[in-house]
Amino acid sequence: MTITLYHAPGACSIASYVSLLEAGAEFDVKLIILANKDQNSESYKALNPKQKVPYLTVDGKGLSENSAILTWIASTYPEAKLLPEDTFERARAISHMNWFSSGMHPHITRHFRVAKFCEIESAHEDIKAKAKAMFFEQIALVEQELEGRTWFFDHITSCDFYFFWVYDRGLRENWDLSEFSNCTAHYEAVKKLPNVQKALAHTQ
Ligand SMILES: N[C@@H](CCC(=O)N[C@@H](CS)C(=O)NCC(=O)O)C(=O)O
Repeated sequence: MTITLYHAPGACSIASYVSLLEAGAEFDVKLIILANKDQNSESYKALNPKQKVPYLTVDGKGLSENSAILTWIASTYPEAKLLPEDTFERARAISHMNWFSSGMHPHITRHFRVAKFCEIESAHEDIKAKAKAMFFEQIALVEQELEGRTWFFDHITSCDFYFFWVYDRGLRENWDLSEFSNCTAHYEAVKKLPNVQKALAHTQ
């Protein structure tokens, strides 16, 4: 099997990167540098018209969307237990990943790239404040989810690698997340993992 992950340093594709490492998969990484607009190049657009990372190719077939990629990795390398085995718990894990992808990530994007969403400059601060507030509403729910737990499930899963990125990205918006002590402890625990460090260090 020939696997290639298209990953951008700093991007949500780190969840897919760490999951492939944890799975013990043999794979190549092609770096997409977002600041250089590599995602908008003709060659990348031809591969992934969504112009986003992560993107995974497996024997020439392509897959986009973190949740789908993470589900594929977990199913292909079951011994790594990257998602719970119990079918209901597994569905809950997929629910968590979709939540991070569609219920949290977009608030970060609106805060980070406000001008893409509204041309009226005087409205930007209001939109950013609302995006932050909506993110904080969601992270407060994650805080409850992590009460009394180290990981989202009874062992580490791809949900942990994904939420690590969500929290990290919030920090990079200069949001003070210290009130969310369970989330902060979770972030610190995931950050220490050797494969997380390895993925973070791959920047060029
Ligand atoms: N729904 C997608 C979102 C992917 C996404 O937005 N990725 C960002 C990086 S975190 C990206 O590629 N941005 C490039 C751009 O928007 O130009 C997923 O969950 O995989």
